[in-house]
Amino acid sequence: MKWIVLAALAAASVAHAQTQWKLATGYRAESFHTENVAQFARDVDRTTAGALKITVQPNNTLFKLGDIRQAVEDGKSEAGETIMTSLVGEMPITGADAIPFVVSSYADARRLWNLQRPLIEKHFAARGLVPLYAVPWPPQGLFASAPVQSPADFRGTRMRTYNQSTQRIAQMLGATPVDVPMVEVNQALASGKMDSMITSAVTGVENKVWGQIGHYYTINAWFPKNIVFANLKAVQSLSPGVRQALLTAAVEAEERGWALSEQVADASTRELTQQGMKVGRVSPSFEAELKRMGERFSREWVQSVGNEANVIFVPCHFQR
Ligand code: PCA
Repeated sequence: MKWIVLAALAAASVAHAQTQWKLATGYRAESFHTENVAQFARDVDRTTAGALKITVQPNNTLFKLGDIRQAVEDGKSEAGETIMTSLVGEMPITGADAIPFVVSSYADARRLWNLQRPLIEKHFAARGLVPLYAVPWPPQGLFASAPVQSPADFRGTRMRTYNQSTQRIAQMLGATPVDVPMVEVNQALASGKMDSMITSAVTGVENKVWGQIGHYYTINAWFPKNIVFANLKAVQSLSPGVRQALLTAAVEAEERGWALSEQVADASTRELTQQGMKVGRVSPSFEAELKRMGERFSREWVQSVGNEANVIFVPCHFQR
C-alpha cells in the first residue's frame, strides 16, 4: 500500500515537472528537415530527462506553413519550423536566402547565415520569438517538363512557386506563377497544373516528379533555409537547466542538419538520374541570361530592403 502511494506521488511530481510543447512544420515527416527536427525533440527529451517533451506536428497538420510564424507568436504552438523566405513580408532580410546566384556552395550559405543571424534574432525578438536553428535546403535547380534553351521557352507556361522570390523569377521569365505547397507538388503535376519549378533535387525525389517532369538543370540558384524557432515566453518559462539543454540541442541540430542537407543533395541528384530524368547544366547562353536576371533581381532586392541589405552585400563575402 505504502509503495503504491509513493509511486503515485512520484508519478505526480514527474507529471508536474514536465512541459509539453508542440512544434508545427509544413513539411512531411519523412523530409530530412523533419527527421532532423524529430531528432532534436528526442535529444531535448533525453537531455532534460523528460522535463521538456516536444511533439513534432508535420505536414501542415497543426498550422499551414505560411501561418506557423503567427501561430508561434500567438502562443498557439510553442515552437515551429518554416522556410525563412516565407517571412519576407515582415522581415525583408530573410529574402537574402533566395537571391539568385549569390550563394553557390554550402560554405557560402554558411557565411550568409552568419551575417543574417544577428538581424534575424533582432527581428524575431521584436515579435516575441527566439530562433533556435536554421538548416538549408539543397541547392535550387530547375525542373522542366520540356527541354529549355532560353527564357523564351517559359513564355505562356506555368511555373510552380513557393515564395515571393520564385514568383518574381517566374514573372521575369514570362511564366505564370502557380503557388503550390511542397507537399502538393506531386498532385499538382498529376493534374497538369504546372510545367516547371525551381527547387531542390530532394523535393523532386520526395514528390516523385519523374512521371511528369523529364529535365533537371543544376543551376544552383540559391540555398533557402528552414528556421526552427520558439515562443519567447515559452522559452523564458523553462528552468535554466532545461533552457540550456534546449539551446545545446539546437546547436547540434544545426550542425547535423547542414551535414544532412549536403548528403541529401548528392543522393537525390543521383536518384533523379536513376529514375531516368535528364540531369545536367543549362546552355552557356541561357546561363548568362539567368545570371543577368539574377543581377536584376539583386538590385531590386537591395533597393527594397535598404540598410540591412548592405550588411550582407556591401562587403563582398561570396565567391563568384
Ligand atoms: N523545397 C521546398 C523549399 C525549397 C526546397 O528545396 C519547396 O519546394 O517548397
